[in-house]
Amino acid sequence: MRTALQPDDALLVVDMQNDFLPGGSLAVPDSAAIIPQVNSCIERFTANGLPVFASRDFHPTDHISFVANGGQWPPHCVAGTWGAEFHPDLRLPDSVIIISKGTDAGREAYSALDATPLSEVLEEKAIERLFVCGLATDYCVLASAKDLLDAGYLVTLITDSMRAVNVHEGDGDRALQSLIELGASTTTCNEL
Ligand code: VGL
Ligand code: ZN
Repeated sequence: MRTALQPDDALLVVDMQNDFLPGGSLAVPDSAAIIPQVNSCIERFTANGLPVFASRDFHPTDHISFVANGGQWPPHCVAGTWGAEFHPDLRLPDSVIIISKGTDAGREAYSALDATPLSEVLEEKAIERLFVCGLATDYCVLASAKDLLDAGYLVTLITDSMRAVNVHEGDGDRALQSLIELGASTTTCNEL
């Protein structure tokens, strides 16, 4: 069964950046496997004239999440570097709306709604349901989907089009479970 898309739907592609893919400084396991799926999701939304949002982690060199500054991550997605660029195989439409986050040195910001214009744009465009895919299930996908649910949006997770860091085994599955408990729906790329 295909999911019927509505005029108030949009796609949020989370952090499909070089540093989170193979060869990057914080490569998410098996992340390259989702590129074709994410591209097919993007095509489906674009073909229906629906908005595609792409978030990106966009840190200053001295970001608080980096180990050298007391955080838990290696330096990654530093604004202006290769690692912060979207993966070259990702096919974003010209109309993509890019949301940069984590731009403040002193503040971790996993969510695409944290100190960004995303909610404003969603409101402007009268979006009611967000389909979410990308990286990483247990960090930025989790935080973004949670904030969207908190803000009253319907959220559908495209479960085969995301991957988790899994610092602790099962983090990705637990993230999905907690989002489902908070009211998120799930689908897959092929059902779209
Ligand atoms: C992310 C770890 C650090 C993510 C961002 O995009 O999920 N993970 N910064
Ligand atoms: Zn980050």
